[in-house]
Amino acid sequence: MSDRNDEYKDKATGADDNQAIENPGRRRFLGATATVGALGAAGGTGTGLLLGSGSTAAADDAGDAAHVPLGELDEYYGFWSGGHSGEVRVFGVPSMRELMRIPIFNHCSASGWGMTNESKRIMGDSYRFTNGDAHHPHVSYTDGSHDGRYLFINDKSNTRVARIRLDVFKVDKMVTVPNAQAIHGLRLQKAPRTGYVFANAEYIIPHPNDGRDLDDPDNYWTLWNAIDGDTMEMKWQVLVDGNLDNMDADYTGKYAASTCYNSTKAVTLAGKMEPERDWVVIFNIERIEKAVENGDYTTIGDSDVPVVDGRKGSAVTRYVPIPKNPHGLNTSTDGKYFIAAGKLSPTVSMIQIDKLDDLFDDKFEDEREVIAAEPELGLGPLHTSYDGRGNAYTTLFLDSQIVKWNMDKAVRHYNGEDVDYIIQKLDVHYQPGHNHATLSESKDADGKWLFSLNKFSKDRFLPVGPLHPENDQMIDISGDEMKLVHDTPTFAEPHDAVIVRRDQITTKQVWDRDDPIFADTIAMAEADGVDVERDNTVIRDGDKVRVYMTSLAPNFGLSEFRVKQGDEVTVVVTNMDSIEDLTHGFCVIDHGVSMEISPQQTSSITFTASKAGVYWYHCNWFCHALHMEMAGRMLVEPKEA
Ligand code: CUK
Ligand code: CUA
Repeated sequence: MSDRNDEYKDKATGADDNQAIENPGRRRFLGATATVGALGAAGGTGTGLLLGSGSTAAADDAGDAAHVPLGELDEYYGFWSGGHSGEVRVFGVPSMRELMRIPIFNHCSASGWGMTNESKRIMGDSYRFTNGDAHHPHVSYTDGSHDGRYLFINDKSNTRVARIRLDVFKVDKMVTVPNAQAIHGLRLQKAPRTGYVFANAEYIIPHPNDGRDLDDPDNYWTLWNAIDGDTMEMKWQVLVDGNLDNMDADYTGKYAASTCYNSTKAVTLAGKMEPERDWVVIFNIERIEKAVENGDYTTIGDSDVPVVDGRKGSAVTRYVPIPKNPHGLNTSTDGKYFIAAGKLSPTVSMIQIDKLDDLFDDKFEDEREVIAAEPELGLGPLHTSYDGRGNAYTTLFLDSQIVKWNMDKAVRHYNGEDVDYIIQKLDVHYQPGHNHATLSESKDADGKWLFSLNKFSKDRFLPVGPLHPENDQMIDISGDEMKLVHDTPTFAEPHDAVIVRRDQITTKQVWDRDDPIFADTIAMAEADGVDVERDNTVIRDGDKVRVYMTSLAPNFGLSEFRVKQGDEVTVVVTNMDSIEDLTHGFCVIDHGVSMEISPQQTSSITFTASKAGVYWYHCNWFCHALHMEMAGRMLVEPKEA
């Protein structure tokens, strides 16, 4: 495609031999299969190997830097999305010790998430779904820095957005976005604070989607959504053309931008690949707010959320054409650019944010005048991260590489200067999607560690059958050269991560008794005249039975309780232990009932006592030398004949 890539090929003489030793034929094979349908579009660009390919020998010192001695704590919290496992995983960075799993859209056998009454209240009706697809975790901001209040994340599979409280690492709010299908890209307002949670609906559908226009895709649209991060209620929606993919917001609070593929509204794969250019849609947040304020909106179906028309030609959006089926969009941490990855084009498009005022004031003949540069990086660019020193790191899915490049030089090259903006290409194993550097979604990007979240691990780990783990590779980016230092196998399927300094998060080690997560359960007890911290009692209310008990290692407050066959039983357990790390569990054998009760927490769960007989309940969270003995009997009297 260009001289530039031929140049790389020349420099990379011998690289193929190295790779043959490392993984015979592997990269070429992957390239061939993953390129289906894309090579034509990419026009046969070379793989562009440069220095540093597979630089394992150089990795040793960096490996030392990644070592966190026993008993010492990591410098960063890393929040990894769990893809279609529906959860979030918390890693210590750089040790890559897995610290915690936070169930969100999935159900959790250990914590009872999706089974307890507290989690069902938070999940609303959608607790019936046991699956989710969590792609984009993001930590709330104040003035462009992470403030450690919340982590927000999307659910692509059931069109939800959830909020995790970072004082307790539990979900406290969840909302299903109306009139939309598949929440994918999700980012937060960075300034002055979060503020808005912006969420892309990916798929185009009729509005309302009630059976009309089934065969008329011309009447399908999608929506860009804003949720209030404080209340987790819908604020407004914006009707747009095409499929929204990934997005980001700027550092002023004024603009957000989303990649948008399928600009022709095709419903087939071939159709979606047809246009040479799709769009980045720029959203003018002030203008959208004004439109809502002025009543310049509609509503859809029985939803009362304001829907502002942001289709092509509207005042609230601009559609900047860029090549081709673009995917990732990441704001540079200096606040200057929205950088959109071309996916089926070997380029990324740099949109200059300080030109957007003029774009909205129609000062340009051509929307593309906001493009500051369109550097060619390699095959299959998907996502970009930053080191805070002017360099960007873009994943190349098809080339299985990370390319480090300089933003300023890319702009100068675009303006005709003869300067090389590519700094290094590093092989990763294999097929990277997102990448993510420490603090790289905030103005505090510190350029220490970069993770490449690779979709394929192939031959890097002990084989475990046909389903392979993914491979999240850690790269030292603190020096001039990227150095690969660690492989972390992960289960389905981290798409994205966010890494913040440990001092940016403050957790509680013991629950506050007045925590809102279980306030409704306490209110129910009060209505029953029960003090959950003291009373161990059974309240009968028709064929509903409420069992209140405390737990104090190694005892439950009740060593037995009696119900009738067919009763709907609600068990409320309050953990009166107040020592850090003294969690109890409650499990009823053969009833599908299990939950976590951490120190000073109240948890409750409801089930039907459908069979007469003796059923043991027990503590299933190891708490004491007599943990095995921490048990009691549910006595179920047979139904009277
Ligand atoms: S998307 Cu998965 S690799 Cu959902 Cu952020 Cu790009
Ligand atoms: Cu209580 Cu184990």
